[in-house]
Amino acid sequence: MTERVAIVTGAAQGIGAAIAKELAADGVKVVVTDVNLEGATAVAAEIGGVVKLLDVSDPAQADAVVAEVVTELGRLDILVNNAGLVPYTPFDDLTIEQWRRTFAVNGEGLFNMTKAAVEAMKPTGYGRIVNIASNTFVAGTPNCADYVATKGAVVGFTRAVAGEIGRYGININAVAPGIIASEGVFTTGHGDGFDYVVPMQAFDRRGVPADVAPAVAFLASEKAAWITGQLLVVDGGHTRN
Ligand code: 4PL
Repeated sequence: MTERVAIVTGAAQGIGAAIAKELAADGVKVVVTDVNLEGATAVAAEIGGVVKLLDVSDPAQADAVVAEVVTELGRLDILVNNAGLVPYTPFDDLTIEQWRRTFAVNGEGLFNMTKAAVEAMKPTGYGRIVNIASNTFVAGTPNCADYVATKGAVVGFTRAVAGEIGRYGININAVAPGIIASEGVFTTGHGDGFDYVVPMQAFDRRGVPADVAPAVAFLASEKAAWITGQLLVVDGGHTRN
């Protein structure tokens, strides 16, 4: 098989960067995209990937990046929808402006990228889409109702679209990490969550981005050909259902 090509969104840091590295280690050509061009450039350099500046909330940018990838690399096999905002805001302080902003990136970004990628994958009869959800949707984690609602949207979208794109040879699945020691978590109040969550896990340590990436790579691989519309929880056993 020729070298597969993947787009990973939000890949300048954290879980996205770990996913980009994992896919590259599997022999995939990775397009590292982010609003943070400097961080994305560093990750791309490390893995021999390509870098693209991308704000997924802008449908024009989503379409343009997918079109550029197909033109420059010849194909698009894998899309990982990882980009997202992870705010920490008690409901009493949550505003409609913040709600819209979180949905613009986590919700509309998911739509924009999936829409563009499916059109690019259709003619080839092959594709793999992996969406990053969160176990907060299972746990109902407080102080981020806007975020948890978008992650519910990720799960619902994944289940709904799976049945419509299987005919094109495309699968679409979601991975739900628990709390992960990443840059995004530590820059918010979520950083204090470890003290509460780690005792509930089966494993007595903090999850790290590299704990999540292999599950994503599996769903993006040939081995996941008969799996679609699923939610795979990767949280050290924090939630079990
Ligand atoms: C359990 O996805 O899953 C905090 C912040 N705590 O973003 C998350 C838990 C956070 C989570 C998450």
